[in-house]
Amino acid sequence: MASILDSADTTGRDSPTIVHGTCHHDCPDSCGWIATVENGVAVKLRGDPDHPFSKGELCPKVNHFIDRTYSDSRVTTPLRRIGPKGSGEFEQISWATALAEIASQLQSVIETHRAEAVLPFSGAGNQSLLAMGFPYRLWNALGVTRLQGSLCGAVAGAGVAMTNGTKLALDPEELAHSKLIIIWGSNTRLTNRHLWPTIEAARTAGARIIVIDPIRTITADEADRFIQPLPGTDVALMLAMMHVIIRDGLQDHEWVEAHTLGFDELSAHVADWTPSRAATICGLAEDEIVALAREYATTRPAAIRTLIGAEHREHGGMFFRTLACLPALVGAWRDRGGGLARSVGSWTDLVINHDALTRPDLLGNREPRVLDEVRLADILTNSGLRPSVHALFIWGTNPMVSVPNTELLRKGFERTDLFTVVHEQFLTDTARYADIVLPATTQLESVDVTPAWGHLNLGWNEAAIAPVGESISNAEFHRRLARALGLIEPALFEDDLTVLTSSLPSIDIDQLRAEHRVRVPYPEDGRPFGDGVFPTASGRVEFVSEELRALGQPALPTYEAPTEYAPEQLKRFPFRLLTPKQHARFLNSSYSHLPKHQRAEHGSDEGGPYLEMVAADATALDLFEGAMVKVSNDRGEVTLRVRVTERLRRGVVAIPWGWWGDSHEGGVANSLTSDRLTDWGGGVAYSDTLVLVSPAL
Ligand SMILES: Nc1nc2c(c(=O)[nH]1)N[C@H]1C(S)=C(S)[C@@H](COP(=O)(O)OP(=O)(O)OC[C@H]3O[C@@H](n4cnc5c(=O)[nH]c(N)nc54)[C@H](O)[C@@H]3O)O[C@H]1N2
Ligand SMILES: Nc1nc2c(c(=O)[nH]1)N[C@H]1C(S)=C(S)[C@@H](COP(=O)(O)OP(=O)(O)OC[C@H]3O[C@@H](n4cnc5c(=O)[nH]c(N)nc54)[C@H](O)[C@@H]3O)O[C@H]1N2
Ligand code: SF4
Ligand SMILES: [Mo]
Repeated sequence: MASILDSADTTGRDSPTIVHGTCHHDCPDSCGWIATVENGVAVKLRGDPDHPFSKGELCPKVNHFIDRTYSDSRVTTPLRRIGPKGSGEFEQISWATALAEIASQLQSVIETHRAEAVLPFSGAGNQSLLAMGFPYRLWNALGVTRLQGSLCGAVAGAGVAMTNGTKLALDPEELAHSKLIIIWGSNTRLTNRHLWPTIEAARTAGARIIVIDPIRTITADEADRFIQPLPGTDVALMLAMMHVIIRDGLQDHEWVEAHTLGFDELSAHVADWTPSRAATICGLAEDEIVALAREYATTRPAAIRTLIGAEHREHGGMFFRTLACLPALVGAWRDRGGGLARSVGSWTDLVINHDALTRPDLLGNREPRVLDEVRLADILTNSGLRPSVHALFIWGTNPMVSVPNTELLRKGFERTDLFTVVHEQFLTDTARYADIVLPATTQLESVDVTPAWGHLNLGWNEAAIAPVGESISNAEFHRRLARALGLIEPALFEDDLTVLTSSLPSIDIDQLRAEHRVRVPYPEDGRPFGDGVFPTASGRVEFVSEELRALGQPALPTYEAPTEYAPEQLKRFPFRLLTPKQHARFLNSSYSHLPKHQRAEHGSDEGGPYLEMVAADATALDLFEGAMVKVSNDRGEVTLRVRVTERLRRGVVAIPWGWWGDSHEGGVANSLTSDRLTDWGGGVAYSDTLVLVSPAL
């Protein structure tokens, strides 16, 4: 709660106030912050030293959040498009005009094509409860098309759940107790920076750190051992680890016997997964694989830390399902500091009543169609879809940068028979295609409760300043829209505190507000599966999964090369393209349009992304540092400068992701990426993309 600092008011000015909040970004760290406000203006933002996870530090993005909040490029009033879609030409209009137009368009689409011709598309631009959840009350009341799956996180959870029967996993702060930490497909020092001190402390106490990643990331730089498999080959590596562990009798016999299902089948299945077979597939040395397996099986407590990066593959579900088999095989769950640490969002979910927040009961007995979120490009361009989408509402996301297959998506956004509303803080690549843009508040301007997926603290966020310009929160936008539509259902108009109170039934809201955060329940002995009981059909960790078999997936952990890497495709497009998060000053596509952040990340005023490749590949193509290249495949073409790097392997190139298209000539990283669905979980295979690299003439 805002607490007034004691200062005698001799100037006629208000005393400064300090206001506690929680960072809203789609980042595992959900840092606690403290804003200093003078005369209604936020003048300082710093980390809350009392926050148990972030401990007073923010990050190179949010250290400049005040500049972002008051940036000249903020959208501060409703805007109506006056130029062609994508041109970015808009005129200011009043809220009353904007709402009347939107309501009339929405009603007409529903009357002409029915409610399913309306598509809400939202992201975690602000991952707080009201910001993400409240809008769905209106969409439920209207019975519009719904989306399943996600660009982020759904596959990792669904993968692990096929082995363990739950998405719940180890709290990463428990890594403090580990003696071996394998960071598998996560770039902790960049994407989860406040966890790094815990890992360093474990190392000081004797832990070894292994990083497994197709890119030598800044996290790999700090590892005791770095293993660099070819992209997408990890399951082969895991199978060979299991082979070595079982061959050498290093499994935890007692734990496996008591708490797992299908060991004999697994054992037979991995018998021919020799290290030499995996070495060829993964591009690793045989003894590297053997040493990894032995170290993992013989060190206690041993933890694996993973996050999201490796789910962006056709076989992303299988990656996480197989990864979850490893701790069971070596009995790692016995130990405090052992097991698998991933998103802890599902622990937080246990205290949130999502139905109270989003009110699916408002649907009544309607069952609107459900489409795959990650297939947005296809949804907007597929002429076979009945009804096709004619009204699109977007908030908290910038799909023209973040969704795969951007050039197809662009065709969808260009459709003149599509009415698009974007609620945003900035005129993003996406907002440029809107018919109406509405101004959104930032976290400094709105009250909310912000969950975390990298630690167990649920944070209160107090509004520190009044909304900038005419901006409003996501919840308030949806209340206003409900009113403009003439709806009368009371749930659509509930105020913020009422909604938060009913969404957090076990939490004392006043106390949360006063104390700024609350820690959600987690097993006191630090061992989530200390009793060896798992909520699968068998009550055990399932090496063999009948549930997967029923889905048409292999019941045992199985390596398959991605469809995209078919030999004839590899001939046409010989490079494997990765599009990672690489910039300390960007958060997904946020901040990447701000000149200060661009300059710092690009190293020059030129701005824009670049293509990284190793010297041997560059030389073979007669390319050199700074040369312009065309990167292309059947989906798109991007022209960029080459940066020669030592961080990749031959045949693998990378375009750091997050730059908007209007920051440079040509498309974005996602103009090239695959929008193929993952094996299960409803995610997307961004990283299975192949490209041709040729000199730009
Ligand atoms: N600075 C900064 N921090 C961020 C973000 C940001 O944009 N900027 N974004 C936030 C968001 S939304 C998320 S989801 C998290 C993501 O956090 P992470 O999951 O840690 O990050 P990613 O970069 O998505 O992927 C991690 C690593 O996975 C590797 N990887 C890709 N394919 C494979 C594979 O086949 N096998 C293996 N072993 N590794 C693979 C990539 O090379 C990358 O280094 O970060 C959050 N934090
Ligand atoms: N090639 C490639 N593509 C990727 C990834 C990758 O690694 N490579 N990563 C994927 C992942 S993990 C993720 S999570 C997605 C993220 O992609 P997006 O969900 O598109 O995230 P951002 O790009 O940060 O866009 C969030 C937008 O929300 C706006 N915003 C912030 N707060 C609010 C608010 O309170 N209200 C409203 N209305 N708007 C707000 C911000 O201004 C910003 O423009 O991208 C995915 N796309
Ligand atoms: S973006 Fe992440 S690291 Fe930065 S302040 Fe927000 S939660 Fe913390
Ligand atoms: Mo994400």
